[in-house]
Amino acid sequence: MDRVYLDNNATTLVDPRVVEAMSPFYSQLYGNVNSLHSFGTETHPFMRIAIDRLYAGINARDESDVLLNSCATEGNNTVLKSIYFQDIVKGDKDHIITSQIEHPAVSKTLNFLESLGVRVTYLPVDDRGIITPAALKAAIEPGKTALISIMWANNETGLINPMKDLVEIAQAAGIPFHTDAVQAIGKIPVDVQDIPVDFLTFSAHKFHGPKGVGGLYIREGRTIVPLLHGGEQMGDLRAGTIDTPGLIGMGMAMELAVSHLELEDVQVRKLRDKLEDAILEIPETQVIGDRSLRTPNTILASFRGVEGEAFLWDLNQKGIAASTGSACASESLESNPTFQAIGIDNELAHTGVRFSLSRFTTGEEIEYAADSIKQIVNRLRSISSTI
Ligand code: 7TS
Repeated sequence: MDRVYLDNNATTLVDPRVVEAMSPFYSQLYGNVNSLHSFGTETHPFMRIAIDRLYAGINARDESDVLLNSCATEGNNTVLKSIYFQDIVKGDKDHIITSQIEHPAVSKTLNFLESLGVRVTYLPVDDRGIITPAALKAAIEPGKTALISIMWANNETGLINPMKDLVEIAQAAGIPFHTDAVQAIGKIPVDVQDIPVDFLTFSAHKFHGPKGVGGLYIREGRTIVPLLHGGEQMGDLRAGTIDTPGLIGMGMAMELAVSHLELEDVQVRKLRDKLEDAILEIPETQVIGDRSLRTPNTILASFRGVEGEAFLWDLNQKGIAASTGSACASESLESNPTFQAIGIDNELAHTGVRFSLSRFTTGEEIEYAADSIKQIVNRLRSISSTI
């Protein structure tokens, strides 16, 4: 067995079909899309196809915008800071509702806005690890709440929030709703007509597209203040030369992701469940959150007595890539509010390891990983019992 990549919530392999689609846009069709000469204009039909693929992937209407940008972090920053400039600095509102389980791209941006005087409510998860509609309803301050920002699916646990019910509450209260859907795209259906969010963030590298390119969906009737001022690209909403190969790649990746949703739901889920069953055969081991409430590719497991980082080290020695939670969060899983809400003690929380699969994961790889995990846990437990 060569190496086994089980860290797909951090980033993914770029699908070879995506690489192939992007390649001509580096070497032949490299004009600036805003140039008037043929080098620029010849890219337009290809850009149109890519943009149409993005719209189709989330079922966005033509009247809405999909703003091309550099990553989900930029998309999240754009929405949150935009609401600050539009509705808080200039209006009477001063309150934003979010959850305790957001990625730092949301939570740290909100911490920054708090330093400017914004009041933020961080909703806790319930004992299943998800945000409840009742908690959201109770947090709304009519006339004061400017935005609700709640992630679609969590990157560490894979737990999926009840988006339809949450958005319904926001709509009834007339408050715009933003969701960080980075971990939902390509794993579960995301349809902005069925679940009418106002803003939605995604990032190509999480669904087998290139790094450094993302998108922000903006429902018709909603506007944003640009984060980047400068050129007139993106209808003046996001300055900077458009990354043509990135856009072409993201469009292709989106189309492929959506066409593989059933495979994700059946094949990836089957492999995930197989790995999870093997992990749960190990005594004193726990997996966070009910399977039926999680994205089909994610397992966050805790192994009593096995320190997470030591475990990762041993996994890496065997060529297996996993992670202790998010690669972008410096804090350990012990501070993850989901552990506390679900009732997992600190010692177990200290031992959390995330395994995240993709459509490129094979049955052979899962068998190898399952065997290796058992061996490593036994080894590390036997060392700690002799100390
Ligand atoms: N939002 C969520 C929910 C994420 O999982 C991530 C990356 C981001 C935003 C940031 O995306 P970017 O495109 O700006 O890089 N999450 C992780 C993770 O779970 N492990 O490594 C990166």
